[in-house]
Amino acid sequence: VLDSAELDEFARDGYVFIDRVVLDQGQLLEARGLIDSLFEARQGFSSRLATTIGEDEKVLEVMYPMNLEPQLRKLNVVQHCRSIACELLGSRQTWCHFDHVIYKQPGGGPVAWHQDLAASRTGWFQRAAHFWIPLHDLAPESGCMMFVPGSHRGDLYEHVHHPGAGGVQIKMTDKSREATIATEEKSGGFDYVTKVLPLGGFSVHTPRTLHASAPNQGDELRKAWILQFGTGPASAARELGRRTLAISARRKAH
Ligand SMILES: O=C(O)CCC(=O)C(=O)O
Repeated sequence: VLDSAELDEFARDGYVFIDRVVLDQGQLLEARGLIDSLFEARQGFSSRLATTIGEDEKVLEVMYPMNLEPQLRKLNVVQHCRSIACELLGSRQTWCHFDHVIYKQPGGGPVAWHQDLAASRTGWFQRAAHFWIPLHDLAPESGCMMFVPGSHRGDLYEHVHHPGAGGVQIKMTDKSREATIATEEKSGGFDYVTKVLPLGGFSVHTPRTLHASAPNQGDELRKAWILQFGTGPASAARELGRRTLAISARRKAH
């Protein structure tokens, strides 16, 4: 699916932006409809499943949408991402151990610089590909993703929970950076790359890649679905366990 330059970019930089239409747009619109319904129902979910990034009431997150709405798992787009993950990770099989959706309302702040691996208490999911999939054509000012090339080869920074700073603040030895990251300032002093993506495009990064997203300065709701695929037994167990839970939840509901 991806060409060799794109695969090389992922290995070299720790992320790649695919700004052409690769994923089925019709399926993504179907996914968007299902996910919109989850956002409408979110008041009824526990605070573990429906939350905000930091205390920003305009950056809304729903965890495990594929469990809450099993129709999502049946979409070919999930299998498509799985095969792209196999290509990127050089593995015959990959497993979707986590997915979430982030809707950023107009006026929603940045998601602060972070490495996804820091959110894992176990550190199990080291070899993975994290897809960030917009559910509409993005506008440049709508809150696009930002990546620091090569950061996946560096340290895992200490991340501190910081509600006022887009969810987390990372501690670095360079104190001046620590100060800027906590502000709303976009770059935080990093040399980063950003791109505006169409519906059907995506970005994909590793668990160690330093990334953030810009504030939504546009006037439309920015919608993204994020799927993480890993290679190891922990990823397999997580995906299979989640499927079983979803099936038993459905059985109970009938
Ligand atoms: O959707 C966003 O604005 C940020 C997503 C992100 O940083 C993540 O999923 O780790």
